[in-house]
Amino acid sequence: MTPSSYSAEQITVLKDLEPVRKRPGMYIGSTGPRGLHHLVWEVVDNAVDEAMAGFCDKIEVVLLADGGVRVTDNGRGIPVDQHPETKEPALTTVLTKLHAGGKFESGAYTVSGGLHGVGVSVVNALSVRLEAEVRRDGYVWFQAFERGRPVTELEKVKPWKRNTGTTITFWPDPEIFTETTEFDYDTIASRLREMAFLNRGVEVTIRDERPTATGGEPKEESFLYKGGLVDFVNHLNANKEPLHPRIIEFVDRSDDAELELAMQWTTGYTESVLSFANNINTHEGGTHEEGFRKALTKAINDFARAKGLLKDKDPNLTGEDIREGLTAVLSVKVRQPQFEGQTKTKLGNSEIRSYVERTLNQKLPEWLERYSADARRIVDKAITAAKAREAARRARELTRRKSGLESGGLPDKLADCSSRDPASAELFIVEGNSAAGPAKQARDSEHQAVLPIRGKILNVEKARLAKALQNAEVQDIITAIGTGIGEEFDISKARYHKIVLLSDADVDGAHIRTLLLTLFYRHMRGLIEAGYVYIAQPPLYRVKVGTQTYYLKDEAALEEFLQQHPKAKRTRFKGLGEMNAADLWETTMNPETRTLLRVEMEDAARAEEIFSILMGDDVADRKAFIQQNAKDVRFLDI
Ligand code: 0RA
Repeated sequence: MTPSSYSAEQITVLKDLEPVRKRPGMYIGSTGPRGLHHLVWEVVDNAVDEAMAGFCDKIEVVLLADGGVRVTDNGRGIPVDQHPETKEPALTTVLTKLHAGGKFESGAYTVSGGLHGVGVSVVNALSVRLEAEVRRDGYVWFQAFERGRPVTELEKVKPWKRNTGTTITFWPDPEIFTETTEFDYDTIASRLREMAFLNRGVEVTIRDERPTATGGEPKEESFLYKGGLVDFVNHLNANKEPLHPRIIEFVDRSDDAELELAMQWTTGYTESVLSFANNINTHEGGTHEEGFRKALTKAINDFARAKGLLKDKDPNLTGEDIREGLTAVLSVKVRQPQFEGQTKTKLGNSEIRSYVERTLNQKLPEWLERYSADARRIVDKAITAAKAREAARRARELTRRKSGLESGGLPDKLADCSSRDPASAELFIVEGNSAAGPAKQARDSEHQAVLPIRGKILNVEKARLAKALQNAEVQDIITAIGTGIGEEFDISKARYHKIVLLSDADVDGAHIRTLLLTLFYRHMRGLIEAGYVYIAQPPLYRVKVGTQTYYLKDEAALEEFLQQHPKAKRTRFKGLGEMNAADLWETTMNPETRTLLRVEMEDAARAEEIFSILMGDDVADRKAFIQQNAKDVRFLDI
């Protein structure tokens, strides 16, 4: 096919955009902050598709001072010639019609799937205004739209031979995004960085031109990784100690799929395997991860036996033992990805399982032979992990016996609720004894349990499971929740379907929250996947106007309030302990009036990434980092 022509078979069903404005959630998931950011992902994905097809190596995203977003790429440009079906310029069709069959270009990998890939026309439908500029076929072209409808013809602006590309500028429609139309720099920057890691050689830039309180230069960051996934693993392991110097890297292309893998073991205990399919983070795993795990387990066991590191009588090393301390990034490109699972982040294509397994069954043993000194250290570590796992099992049995879990024994510190129906039972994990008192007083004791925990719980990042389990706070949390952990985790045994983390709104509070999230993410991930984990939002201020009491969540809210009620009497809560039972009930515990944030997998994964990146030994450093990035751990409002 010539670059800008379409043959009949490539034409897909075209539909008008009305349904998108009627039911935006169907297309972008929600009309909250997540849905809003989806607009950016959609346009960027299109640019990345051009990069994957080999036509684009620069993408720039600008957050404009007036609230719009501008995405520029140096791809081929959206075609401007006549579309065979609509008889209007293809650009107009691309932006005003839903493409039910996906892109009309075939043959290439696209990001399209269950998640993104709904088409730029959806962005157009949900924007008050969208401007498209295309550099292509010797000219700059321009067309503007409002709420999905053209408001200009496609115009030839001027001759242009220098390069090709597309610039899409859009302003999200506040009628659709009623909650907020404000984009978050850090959310966008971290996704763009990920995109740059996944597409080596593509330079991705973000610039924030929005006015800030302090004035100053616009924020700008540029991501370009020539090493691709190797750079990604280097970044993830920046503050860890590698077990072997070389990062392992494999690249394979077949007719139907592509695979890239980079990995490196560290001396730590955590497994950190990230997987992607067509640039989408497959948080829930899927066939590519299954193929990877199977091939890795086999290769290491085969090597260990061949070299006599495992004797005939020894049992095989388990996958978990082998992956202890492993940081890996696996990225596959699939022609027709099937995304499954609760959040559509699980790859379902079964042919990919065998493709990945087959490819790695060949490449892994080659690497292990070639770098056999490294390979031996990896095997040694897995053998040590196996011994530790045995010890952990014994410790777990001990915990179970000690706490008498089977007979229903619960931690002494737990003020349990009387309801035995998990679906209506809530557990508040409360930091500090001073806050636990009011929480116990305030609670609805039929449905709400309170578990006070003291100080910093153990840092589970740095400790093996066996060690973590010896920690009293951790034991109490596990016993109270009831599901067990690790291999024995059983979601159906959860004693509460809401587990609410309640900690101070300061740095220490953020630290404790991150520690708890990391414990759940690492050892009880099913709780997060099931949507059982929440974060309470205690307010920072109480203000009184006459006999009326109001609670305000932060400085900004206070400022706004004081403009209307300059005489209001205010109290700043320095910590949860300063709230009385009535304050706590009203703002954080009463289901009618409280705000809870549900922790999503993505948030937990981000928390753990931030966390593991900064796991140096310097506590002051770590504290400063968390202070700066506490807001990075973002949670979906519900
Ligand atoms: C339809 C067909 C082709 C490219 C694109 C759309 C395209 C869309 C966007 C959105 C942002 N940047 C973009 N770049 C390209 C294929 C073009 C061809 O065959 O020449």
